[in-house]
Amino acid sequence: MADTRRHRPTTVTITGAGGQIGYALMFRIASGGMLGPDRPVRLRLLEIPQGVAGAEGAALELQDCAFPLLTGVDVSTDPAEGFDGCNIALLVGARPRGPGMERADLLAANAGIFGPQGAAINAAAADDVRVVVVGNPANTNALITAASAPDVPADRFTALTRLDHNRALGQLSAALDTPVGEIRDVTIWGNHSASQFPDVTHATVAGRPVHEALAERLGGEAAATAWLDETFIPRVAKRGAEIIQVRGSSSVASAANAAIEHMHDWVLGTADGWTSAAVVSRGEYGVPEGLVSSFPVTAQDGAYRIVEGLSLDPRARARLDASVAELDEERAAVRALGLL
Ligand code: NAX
Repeated sequence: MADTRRHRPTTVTITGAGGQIGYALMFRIASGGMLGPDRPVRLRLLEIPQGVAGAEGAALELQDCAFPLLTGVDVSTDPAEGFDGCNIALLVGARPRGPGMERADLLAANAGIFGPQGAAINAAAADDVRVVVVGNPANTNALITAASAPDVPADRFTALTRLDHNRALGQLSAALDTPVGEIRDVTIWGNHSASQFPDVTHATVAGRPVHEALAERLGGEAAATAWLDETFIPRVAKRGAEIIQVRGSSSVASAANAAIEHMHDWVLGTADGWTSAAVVSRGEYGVPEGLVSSFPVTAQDGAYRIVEGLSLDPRARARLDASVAELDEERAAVRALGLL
């Protein structure tokens, strides 16, 4: 049996805990699915008054699971309480785009959530706090959170693009009829939006370049390029809309799974090759400093590091630039509203 006494409990805060993704997250976290079978966790569930009943009900169910790793559950509507001593923050609760809502309205409404949460993290979280923003628009919400927490190092703020990364792996696995575990070094660049760039330039399948394997399967180089441009990239980038159309509801379990993998790797390290995460740019690949953009990353010793020095051909460069331009516009819009 794993010795859980070796570790002090990790305090994990989930915002939007009364919602769908929150519900899909907490049972896996409490059973050791995020940090492993030897790490006890304490959950802090943060909600707004309209959503608090869902979080309270989930807390009762957590008690009924009698998870040996779960040392406590608190439900709160006060960010200062919700982030008290927080080591890991999963910021899921966000304001969805309502009918007729312009992008500036959406950004402003979310700044009203992520600004105060960043300030509460700054004031109340533990020194080693790590934050992943799931709630959309995730990259710019992470930017606002980081800006509101000036005492916390910028590299502790990330946004989730692991779901996009996993979607890309799933599509390649199906197209190449190969297990996901054989595929390495796929990258999601840019924004978690339809402008994102899922890139297989450096990806391999069972040690061979993905492009070569696709060309063999699809009947030539041109067919492989056409499949990537016309099927793969748009399908990955618009997969969220496809799920809504088929399921009648947005991605939930796959989003929770991706957030768990994002945090697992951040704390415990990536294995072979790289993964994708949106992190604060320091100018890598020409992405303006300070933007929260998706990059190829590895994790070691509790830190995500951008994989540098990869070549980008002109077509890839143009796709990355287009997505980064969207991030830049979002930042400019938030600044214009006086919220940054
Ligand atoms: P739900 O509407 O089921 O749940 C959201 C919950 O957040 C609600 O219970 C609400 O009361 C709560 N909330 C709102 N404002 C809050 C605040 N200030 N503090 C605490 N809680 C607050 O949505 P759900 O399906 O769980 O999705 C949550 C977010 O994830 C959405 O913004 C969604 O767009 C985003 N997604 C992001 C993905 C990603 O890959 N980055 C993929 C999945 C998902 O679309």
